Amino acid sequence: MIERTFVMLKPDAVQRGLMGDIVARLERKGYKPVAMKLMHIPRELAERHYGEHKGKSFFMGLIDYITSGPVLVMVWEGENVVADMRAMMGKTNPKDALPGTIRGDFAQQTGRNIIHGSDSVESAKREIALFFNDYELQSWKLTSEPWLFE
Ligand code: D4T
Repeated sequence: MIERTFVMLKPDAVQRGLMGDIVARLERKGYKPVAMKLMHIPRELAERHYGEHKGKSFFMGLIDYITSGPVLVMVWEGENVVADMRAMMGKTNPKDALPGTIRGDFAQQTGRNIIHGSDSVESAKREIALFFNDYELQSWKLTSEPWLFE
């Protein structure tokens, strides 16, 4: 099933110059970029995005971190991309993330885990709508599609 997922490269990924490496991995997999923008997330939007964690001990630290500098927000499209992107990212705690995954290769602590990806198709829809207008989402054909899909 072709799906879309929301991906955010967090302020640490941007500051550490990892955007290119991470975007390159997603391009090499054959995923199609549908939207991308650098933005400084307003606090109110960050609290809505992470609404499910409100009240938890790490919530304030999480909001401070995610609003501490620019992030790269993106939408990527591909076969089973929601679950497979989570697999490419690795476990939330980089200590548990396998080598070869993005967090496994580039991060050391949960509070600096460099990337977010939607955890379900429903979450992806909600998050894409939170961060992008319809006119920011590109519908286009990758010329490599016949070499990715039979
Ligand atoms: P995100 O949403 O950033 O992709 O992370 P995950 O989907 O992999 O994990 P999550 O929703 O459980 O956590 C959201 C966010 O909170 C931070 N966090 C989490 C933290 O700082 N301390 C914690 O104990 C937990 C569980 C990291 C990711």
